[in-house]
Amino acid sequence: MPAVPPFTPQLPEALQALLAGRRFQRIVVFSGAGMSADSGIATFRSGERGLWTAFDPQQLATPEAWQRDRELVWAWYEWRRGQVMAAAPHAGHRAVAALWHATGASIVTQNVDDLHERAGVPETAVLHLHGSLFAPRCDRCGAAQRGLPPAVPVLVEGQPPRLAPPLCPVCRRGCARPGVVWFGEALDPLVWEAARRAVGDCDLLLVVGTSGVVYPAAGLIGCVPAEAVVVELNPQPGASAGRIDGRWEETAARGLPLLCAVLRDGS
Ligand code: BV8
Repeated sequence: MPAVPPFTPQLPEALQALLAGRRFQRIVVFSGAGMSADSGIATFRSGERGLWTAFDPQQLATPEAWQRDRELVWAWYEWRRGQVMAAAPHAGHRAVAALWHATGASIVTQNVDDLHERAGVPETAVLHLHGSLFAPRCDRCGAAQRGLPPAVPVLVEGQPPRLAPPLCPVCRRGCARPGVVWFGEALDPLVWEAARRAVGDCDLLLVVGTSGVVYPAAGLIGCVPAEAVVVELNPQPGASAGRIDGRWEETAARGLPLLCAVLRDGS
């Protein structure tokens, strides 16, 4: 990723003009992997992936990969879960949480980490379109696999990391699978419907850190009402399925504290 330019502690003039004097009542924050990049979590299509650099997330995040090699896929997700557990929410996550507390904003995320929650947004208020690293379930009976201790993949020189997923204690025939939505799997209809409703009713959609290439999530941008304002915060503008009224080419950690303060206080 190109070097991030020096931080200008104020909104771009065009964005200031767009938001000036307006009080938004129904805000939706729509976040992608870039929201967690400043917490050290590799984004889905770029960033430091350590041992997994040789692997394409798009190929691993599929039911086919799971059928082909459960121990490789489970090791990848446990590595990612460990990464998230070792990470901390940044000032941008805290700004979104403060915005939620002040305005009741809806938080819709494509991310499978729990950083919005750890920054202060209640679990029940975060719509995880693509599931969560922290909700594994049995790949046979669907039972939630609670309280799994973080596991360290087995490393053998020259071999990809591997880790056997635990046997389901309920049916004792299936095993724990990641609680995420893989490519080719349907999103949870209730979560999707709630996200669609929130976006379809919003007066401001704040799109943070997404390349806008994964559907149906990316299609949400095109679901805003005609009179709503759409703002994108991203150092590199993503593809957009709909109108973007204002952009700020800034990182989530540096841009959100200022942007959320303006949305919260109109200042
Ligand atoms: C479905 C969970 C139907 C797993 C994820 C054509 C061909 C084949 C398939 C399709 C096709 N068209 C549509 C599809 C379907 C497919 C899809 O969209 N494919 C794409 C790739 C073309 N979609 C699906 O399969 C979906 N399901 O369609 O089901 C169906 C219906 C009925 C019955 C059965 C099936 C399911 C998609 C869900 C996939 N799962 N995650 C896991 O995490 O392991 S998606 C994955 O991508 C992550 O969740 C990630 O969040 C998401 C989106 O990516 P981004 O968040 O945008 O991340 P990315 O790395 O791309 O970009 C990062 C951005 O951050 C960049 O813009 C960058 O500039 C910015 N950034 C960087 N640093 C910062 C920053 N921003 C701010 N601050 C910074 N510091």
